[in-house]
Amino acid sequence: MGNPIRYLDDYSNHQLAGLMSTSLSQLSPDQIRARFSAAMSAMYRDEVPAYGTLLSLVADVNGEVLARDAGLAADLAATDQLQRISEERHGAIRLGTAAELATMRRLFAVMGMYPVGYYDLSEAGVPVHSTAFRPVGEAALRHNPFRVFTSLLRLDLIADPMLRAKAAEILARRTIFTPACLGLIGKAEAEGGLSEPDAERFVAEATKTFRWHPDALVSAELYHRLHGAHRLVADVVSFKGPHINHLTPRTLDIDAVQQRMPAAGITPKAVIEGPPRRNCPILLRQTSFKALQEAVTFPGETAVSGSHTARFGEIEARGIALTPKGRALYDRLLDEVRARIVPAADGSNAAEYVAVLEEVFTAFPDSWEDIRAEGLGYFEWSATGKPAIPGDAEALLAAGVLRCDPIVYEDFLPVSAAGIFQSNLGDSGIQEFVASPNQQMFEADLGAAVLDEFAHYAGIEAASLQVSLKALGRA
Ligand code: OOG
Ligand code: NI
Repeated sequence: MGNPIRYLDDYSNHQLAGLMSTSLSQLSPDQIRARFSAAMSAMYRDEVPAYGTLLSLVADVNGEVLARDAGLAADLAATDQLQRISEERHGAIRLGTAAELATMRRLFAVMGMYPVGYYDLSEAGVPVHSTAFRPVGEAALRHNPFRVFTSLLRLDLIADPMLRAKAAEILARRTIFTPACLGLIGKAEAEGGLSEPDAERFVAEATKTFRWHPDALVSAELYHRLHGAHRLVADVVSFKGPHINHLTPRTLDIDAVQQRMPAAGITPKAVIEGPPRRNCPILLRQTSFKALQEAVTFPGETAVSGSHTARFGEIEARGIALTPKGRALYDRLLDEVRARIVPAADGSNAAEYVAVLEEVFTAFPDSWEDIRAEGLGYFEWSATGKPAIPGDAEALLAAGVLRCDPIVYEDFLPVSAAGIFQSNLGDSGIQEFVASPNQQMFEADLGAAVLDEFAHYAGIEAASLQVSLKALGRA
């Protein structure tokens, strides 16, 4: 039975903005998202069995970390995050047209997922720009944090005008949503939600958009031309829909999972993307296993069989969300690393890369006190239950009346995302594009503005301080 109470997430202050009762039979967006996340995971496990292996590896390692590190287990429990970890994952899709992106926004909104952040990947040699659809409120994230990194192909970056026109024509003809799915999106919008049976149908219909189609839309000849322009162009244009290309569980020890992958029969990419291993994890660390070769049939007078590699598995470890100042320091240090050494796709300089990464990142403070004192990260304030003393927030913190916990980074990193894209292309797949961020164009195609991630985290921090002080009778 559905929960009759529907939790609304407030964009800016992560507070429970209000309780709105809906008709008894309606499911909340959070509940629909949780079902969708489970359905996608089941589908992907069927399609890509190595993903199932990865899930059990991650579950084992997370269990071991929690058993070993009572402090971490207690912190996660205190901030109500323990439960979400085992269910947590993100996925990624690549779309071909503005219309697909705009409808995708409406589809995700049914599940309480909103576009956060703008990522320009042209800068890193990938002809797409992206956002992440995700729940934004604390209650929603706790219920189920499923996110989908969503990219839109930039045909404008394809040099050959004939090929560009051909690709646009093919994309304009395909329909990636089932009629039933479109009907249910409309119904949810009109009625402010979906009944339990409708939600069940919606999840089944929406999931179909993301499944794998082994029968290509284009001839083998055209596939190879598209592939020649960029492998991602072929991946988007040649198929009937935006197959989910990876699903990523969250791990509490990414180094341990990376190390154990080979024994489980999975070959990881050469290096973990993002910051090095630290006492105080920052932002996001990610690694993946190589894309599979999958059998494809290309239509024609006589059908041709071939293969396509696109779908892979990934794991991630999340740390504190950084302020613009912290992020600038992170970006500067990463640039410094990359100016000295670029990780080779074949892993030949992996050890050297990790050594340089660790050395350069010693410049980033590695205690929560220093990170907070220097204004590098966002923290959530809460009252501990100890009786208040006179003094300001800092005094209350020092006396243990208030506590500060790092706010988890819920978003993505463009350089890491490009590294994940590239690891599946190989070094030979790397191509240069003129960097051309175009957030305005992206938002026009999306039909909405994306949420600014920094403003969002700053809002969470400010609201938590205000609520905590109020609980102590302070203004
Ligand atoms: C998306 C890659 C980005 C991540 O975790 O950074 C991503 C893609 O390959 O389509 O998922
Ligand atoms: Ni990913």
